[in-house]
Amino acid sequence: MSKLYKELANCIRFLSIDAVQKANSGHPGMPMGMADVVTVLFKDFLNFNPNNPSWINRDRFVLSAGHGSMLLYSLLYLTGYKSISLKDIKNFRQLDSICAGHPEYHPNSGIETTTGPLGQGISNAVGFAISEEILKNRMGKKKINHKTYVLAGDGCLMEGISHEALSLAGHLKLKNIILLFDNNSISIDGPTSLAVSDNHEKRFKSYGWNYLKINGHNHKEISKALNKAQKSKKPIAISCKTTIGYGSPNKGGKASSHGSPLGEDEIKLVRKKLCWNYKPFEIPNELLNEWRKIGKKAEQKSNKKNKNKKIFNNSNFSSYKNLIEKTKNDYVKNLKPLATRKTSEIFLDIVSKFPNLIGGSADLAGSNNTKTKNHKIIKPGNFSGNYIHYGVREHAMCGIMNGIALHSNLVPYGGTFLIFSDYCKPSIRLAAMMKQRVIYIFTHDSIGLGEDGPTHQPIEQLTSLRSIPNLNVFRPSDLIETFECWQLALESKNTPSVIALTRQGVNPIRMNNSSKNESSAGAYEVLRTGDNINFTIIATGSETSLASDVSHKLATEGIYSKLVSMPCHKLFDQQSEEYKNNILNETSLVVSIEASETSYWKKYTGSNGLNFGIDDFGKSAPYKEIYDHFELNLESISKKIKEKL
Ligand SMILES: Cc1ncc(C[n+]2csc(CCOP(=O)(O)OP(=O)(O)O)c2C)c(N)n1
Repeated sequence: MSKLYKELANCIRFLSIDAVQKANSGHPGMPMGMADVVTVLFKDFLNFNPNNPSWINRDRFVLSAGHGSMLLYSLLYLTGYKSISLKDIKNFRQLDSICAGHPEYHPNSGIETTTGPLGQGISNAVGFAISEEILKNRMGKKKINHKTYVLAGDGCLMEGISHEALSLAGHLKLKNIILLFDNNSISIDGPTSLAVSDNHEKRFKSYGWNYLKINGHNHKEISKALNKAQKSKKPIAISCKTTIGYGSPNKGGKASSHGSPLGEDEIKLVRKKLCWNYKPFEIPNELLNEWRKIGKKAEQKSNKKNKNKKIFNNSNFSSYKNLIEKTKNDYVKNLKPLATRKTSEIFLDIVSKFPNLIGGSADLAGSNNTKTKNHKIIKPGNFSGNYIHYGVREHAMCGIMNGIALHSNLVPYGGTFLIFSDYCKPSIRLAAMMKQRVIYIFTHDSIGLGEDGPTHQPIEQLTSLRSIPNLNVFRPSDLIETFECWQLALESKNTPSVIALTRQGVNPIRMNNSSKNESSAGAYEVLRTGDNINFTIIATGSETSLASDVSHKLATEGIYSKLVSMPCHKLFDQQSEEYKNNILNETSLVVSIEASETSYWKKYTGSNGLNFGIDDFGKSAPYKEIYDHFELNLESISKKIKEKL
């Protein structure tokens, strides 16, 4: 390794060691081990622009091994990003510092995505690479033509999501993705041989990847491999044999350097061993200048390559609004029961030609109704389409959708059964944290799916999703509400949305179409059976028509009520106190009906209210029988309300 490269890499090493030591927590081992590889990458290969971090044609660098966050912060500071100062690095892991424990996505900062849950970054990178191919196909190589680099460790590669994402990347022949494998054979518990004996080379090759093996501390080998990777016709992994905690005499190569400060005494020894005669956080001017030159050189390259910043037209959905309104108007003239997964398909039929929308499903296209006749499939090596068959890979699908949303202004939506949202949860949570517009179409949203039984019938899933901050969970009741919820999801630029939909047909609730989007308030009054009412009934999705039947039946017996449809709790919670009060506090008895876990509803009904739902696993049977089994029917609910009044 030439002296300059070594010294540049040592800047990353010592910033990382010093920051972790000052914070008294963090992960020094990985940045020390991978410093040589990323130095060559940033110096000689990566196209980026510290002065315009959002430059659309930049190469993306994703730190999937997010615990090594100091590696990324050091690189951004050293190359001259304004997002990270030396002061920020000194505040590593402190309240409100951009240098958080794990990298947290900030627009226009150089931190491309939030990582830390291992493996997520790999799936994000696959999403970046897919977006790049789609845009390149649409706009031409002169405007978009970049690589996505992802740094992943042993841990990332052990996680299930990596298997799903790498397999899909190989299948799609994503030749624009380069994975840098920090092959140090150490994780937290010790040597990786404790838990894994995969043949990485065979694994990658079986997915359709190229695979190179290098010494990750040898500048020439790193450079040669990265050169080869530029021309790869397949996705490519470079296995970099490295020493975790490189430079630490007592902790190098050992798990003890993975996730705790090295300690003052050991740091002294590292300084001595690597001939680093500078104080903590001190980067000598000549080395800082070298790093800044790297940033400047990259910036000039980026300016030459592309002066036009607005190359991707950020169109909106308004051009589809007329057609949406017309379809709703036609529907109310000819009302009939429809499954809401079907009404969602009718909506998608209208908007599927919208150029930004990229659809998909985890092998349930026909069940989720996510693929319309207008969709064109994205195929291996051919990215002219707008629909991705993700295969049975729910977790990767959601991680990839995060990458697609982060990359530019494509809007991804993907489907599976609501029950399998549990397979998606870690990525959904990150979409919410990163404020990304990702749309999840989760169908078969209750016991109403029938015979597939309790393994497929969601019970606690809605509650669990509703408890994620900044995630809108919609459960529309009929065609009009489905359209409204879809529109809200598309317009929510900073919030991901779940749209929970039925398998079974449901009766219409809204008999008229008004131009007002009623669902935007989260909950609203759909009907009332008298001026002076005895109780309030709140319902969502398929249970709204059951609630309507209850309301009408009891009215014939002189018991009056209002029906509130609540397609989105989160939006309702954001309304004014007055609005919420009018909805919830008109009567002392408030009743909820939802074929799902009931505890969540108590916050709206109070402990004195009635909650009709299911607090056990479902049943395998025709769906009407299951509703009867759980006493979710007209007679039973009406009787219990009367008893309560
Ligand atoms: C999904 C997930 N599980 C567990 C962890 C906790 N964790 C952080 S780092 C790590 C070990 C990672 O090993 P490796 O990728 O080899 O990193 P290195 O030891 O080389 O730094 C674990 C288990 C995590 N961050 N994410």
